[in-house]
Amino acid sequence: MILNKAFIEESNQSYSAEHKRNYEFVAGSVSKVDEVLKKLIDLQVAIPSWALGTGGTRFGRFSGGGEPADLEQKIQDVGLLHALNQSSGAISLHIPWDIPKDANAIKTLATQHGLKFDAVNSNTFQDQPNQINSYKFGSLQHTDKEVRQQAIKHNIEVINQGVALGSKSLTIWLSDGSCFPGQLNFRKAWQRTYESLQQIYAALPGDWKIFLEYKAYEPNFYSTTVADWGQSLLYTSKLGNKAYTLVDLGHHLPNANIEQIVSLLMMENKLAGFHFNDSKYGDDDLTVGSINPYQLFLIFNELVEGMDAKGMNHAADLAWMIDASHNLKDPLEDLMQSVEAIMIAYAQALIVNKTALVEAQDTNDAARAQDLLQAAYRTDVRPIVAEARVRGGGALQPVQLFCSLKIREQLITERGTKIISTGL
Ligand code: LRH
Ligand code: MN
Repeated sequence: MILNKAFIEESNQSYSAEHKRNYEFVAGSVSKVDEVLKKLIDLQVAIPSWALGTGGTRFGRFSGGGEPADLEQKIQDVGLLHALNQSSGAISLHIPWDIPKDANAIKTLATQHGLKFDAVNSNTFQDQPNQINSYKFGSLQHTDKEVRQQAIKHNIEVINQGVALGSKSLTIWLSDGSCFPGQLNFRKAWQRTYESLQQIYAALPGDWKIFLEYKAYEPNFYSTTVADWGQSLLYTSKLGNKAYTLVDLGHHLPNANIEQIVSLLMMENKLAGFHFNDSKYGDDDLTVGSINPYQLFLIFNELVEGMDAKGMNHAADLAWMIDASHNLKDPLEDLMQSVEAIMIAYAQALIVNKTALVEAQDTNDAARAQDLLQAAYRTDVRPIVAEARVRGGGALQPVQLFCSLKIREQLITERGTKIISTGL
């Protein structure tokens, strides 16, 4: 479905007076607001191809209908999101859930929707039909060389599919680990995983990167072979300068200080980027900013500080990706809310009075430092984020427009209610 731009203009017209009032009020209190707007317009968040249908758990899945049946329809849905918010200009594929049958045709279709291909994801956490060796006891860590070789071969195939699409990075998340004490020799498992990663690293094209995603637990519930940032950094430091550590916000043990982890990974030039989502307990994959928006702000505060300290290009030098699962909300509404939350946290971090904060830190004035951070966090930057969207050609109120145009209903009419989208 191609969204007619006239609908966006008409909708923006209906909100313009209220927006103008709100924008001028907040813009008046923000120094260099045009620089903030430019940075917001430039930042593009990659949408996961595996999260365009209804997600579920082992207890159940309640599909909302109108789900994309294939990669073409998934690109159309991401194209729709991007037309509405002008901040979703990339898609991250998961292989084999979304194998492009004709890479050139898929690339052309994506370009028509203004989309690029961000990192491609391998999958050695599920057994595919007619797969020779099972990943039940892991993949790159497996005690059986045949299984490891099969997993290495799969990752190299995923790189080749990514090359055909113009992607420049491979995300590897390994479910490898153990469920019981004594089941696994941690040292040998680490060594086998490292040697396997070395073979995948050696197959990387010159301008490609590997993103090694860590996760504390699930589906293994005693040990995970890439369980935390330290373990991932150990692998990526030994592998070489094309290997980076990917931070999925939901992959930490309770109360982990994720903003500190982000700051240190950036300091070491080893931060790949993110799988943004939110969670209260485990890897809940909830809407970004829906549970702990202050943590998201603190993460962006460290990102802006760290990237500026290194003269990094905010939009280009890190991978900004969402990884969520929509069990209750409409997948497209959920994704638009997540992109909005990311833009809000980024805008709040951009308006922090950094000179005063550095002075407060240098003088150990903790109260002043908190005031400065929370002054930015408590600033309602939504009109600035909306202004950036409009200047980029998007909708002032994308979710409202999606609902008022009854787009889900139209998708259900087109696609029916029986299709189950590939993914989680
Ligand atoms: C693992 C994970 C990983 C993906 C999968 C879809 O929990 O975050 O990034 O491969 O979700
Ligand atoms: Mn993830």
